[in-house]
Amino acid sequence: MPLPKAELHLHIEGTLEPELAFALAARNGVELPYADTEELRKAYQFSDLQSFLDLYYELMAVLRTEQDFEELADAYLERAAAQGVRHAEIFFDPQAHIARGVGIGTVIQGLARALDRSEEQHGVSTQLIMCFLRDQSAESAMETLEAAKPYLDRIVGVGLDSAEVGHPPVKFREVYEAAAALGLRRVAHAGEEGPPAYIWEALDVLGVERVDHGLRAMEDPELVERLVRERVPLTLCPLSNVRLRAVDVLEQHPLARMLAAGLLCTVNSDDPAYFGGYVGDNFHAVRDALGLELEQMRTLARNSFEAAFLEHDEERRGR
Ligand code: ES4
Ligand code: ZN
Repeated sequence: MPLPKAELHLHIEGTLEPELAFALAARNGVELPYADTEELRKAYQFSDLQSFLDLYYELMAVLRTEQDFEELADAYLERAAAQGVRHAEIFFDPQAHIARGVGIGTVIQGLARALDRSEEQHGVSTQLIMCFLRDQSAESAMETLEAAKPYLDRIVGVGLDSAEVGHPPVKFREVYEAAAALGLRRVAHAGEEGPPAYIWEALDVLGVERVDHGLRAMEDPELVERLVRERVPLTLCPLSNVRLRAVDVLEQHPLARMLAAGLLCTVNSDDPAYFGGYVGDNFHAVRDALGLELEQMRTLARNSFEAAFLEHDEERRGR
């Protein structure tokens, strides 16, 4: 039996497996520049975050209807449940769809169809976190927040993703202020490729409660001290870090050192269709590569519920 866990860093568009991509392409009459799933999988060789994002945005062209988003989310929830996930906080990237003429209502309502039956069907409770693309303008992010207003009851919070370097959190100060005023929780990717200064900024300027990745925090002892003191959760994604060359090999991943430093670390899958595994696969991979003990694995699972946006009674039930 896999350890019960919550998944807190998961891009739903990053769960698009090659088989589903081709099935949706055929159904929607979208032409993909790959002959078959095998050729597509060969393209999953990344040199950095941007080289991945190029493919990630390209493949999204196959997602067009509510049914597409429903099938995408349903396939993820089924795989996640099989790996012990009891609660999932799911990122989506509305701007990437709006840009292709797919409305935010199609995305949210399509995902909601799968999410609404997830507890019953898969035993997984869910939340949605709407992400802004940081390589697009702050105005575009504000327009997206505005467009989401009819669906706010479906969204627990906002996040910040896409190309990090050159797009510091401060660019989105006003958008995050507006999101907070609407009662939305706040997270942001920071310190994946960007410097520790971006983590400070995400905390101090955007008021985030949780840092996505936070991998580079270990370069700044004062920052580590603060994250430990305030028990700010970090949503680490070890297989992602290897595939996107943020760390050379899994054996050199800082997770074990971060746990030893007292950081509230969680392990997540990020874009599992692209990075070689779902969250249970990430748990196994770090256990084997870093020699983690069962007690540390239990800590990671317990941390995931502590870091989740769950009420306390729900949190207890998950453990
Ligand atoms: C992402 Cl790994 C990663 N980093 C930043 N933005 C993303 N969007 C999807 N996956
Ligand atoms: Zn991510």
